[in-house]
Amino acid sequence: MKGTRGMLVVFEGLDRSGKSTQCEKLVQTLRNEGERVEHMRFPNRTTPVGQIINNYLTGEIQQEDHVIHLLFSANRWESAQAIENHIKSGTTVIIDRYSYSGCVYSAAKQNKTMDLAWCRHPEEGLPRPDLCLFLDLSSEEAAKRGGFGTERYEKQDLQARVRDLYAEMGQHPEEREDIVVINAGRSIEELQRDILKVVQVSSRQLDTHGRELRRM
Ligand code: Z5A
Ligand code: MG
Repeated sequence: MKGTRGMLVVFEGLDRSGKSTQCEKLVQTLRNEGERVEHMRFPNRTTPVGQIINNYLTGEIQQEDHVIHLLFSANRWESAQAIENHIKSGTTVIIDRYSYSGCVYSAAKQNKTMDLAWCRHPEEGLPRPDLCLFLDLSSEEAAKRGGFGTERYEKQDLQARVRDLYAEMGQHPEEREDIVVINAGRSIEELQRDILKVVQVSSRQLDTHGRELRRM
């Protein structure tokens, strides 16, 4: 990836689809090739906002649905300038979960005043990914990777709605351009090779078109 700016690549998908595993592998592969790469994840539980989110996810505190949604978004805005700076300076940024998670997990709560469109508004203006790798895994395959954990959203019915909402979000004109669906029910190594190819194609397109960093 020799373009004038770094790429912004995000990993999305359901619980246990292998996002963190593949994110780390891609970061390592690109670094081994001599790339400058920054690895981020959301929620970023290390900031004051992230600590509130962590306490919410672990069930230590309650939060009103709209409030926690806006905090998840604020947690991305806290890093927006840093993401932009890295990209402009030629560093590729690879992120484990981003705005798509922000929208679908909140919309899955079925709160009457929080549909997908409402959930997307606070994301507008954030750096827009060049590529969103959606790791797609059936609930049966996911179940083979171990039971649900103890965090708030790790429940079968909510996860099923999240999967449908990811599909719906993939129809949005901008998201549709950015998302590449990856069949995540394969071996770690197969996935790793496939993902690297997709990233390389996307990188070449970026080099050809020399695009400015876009915004959500
Ligand atoms: N959330 C939100 O509501 N709003 C937001 O804005 C954001 C997030 C950003 C915590 O996220 C919750 O926050 C999440 C969404 C919500 N709630 N849920 N559910 P998180 O990112 O911190 O969640 P996590 O704890 O990292 O879990 P995860 O991301 O769902 O897992 P994963 O990263 O996709 O999977 P993994 O850790 O790479 O792998 C899972 C297991 O499968 C592990 O044992 C691996 O060794 C194994 N594995 C991985 N790949 C394979 C393959 N290919 N074959 C077989 N086994 C595999
Ligand atoms: Mg993970």
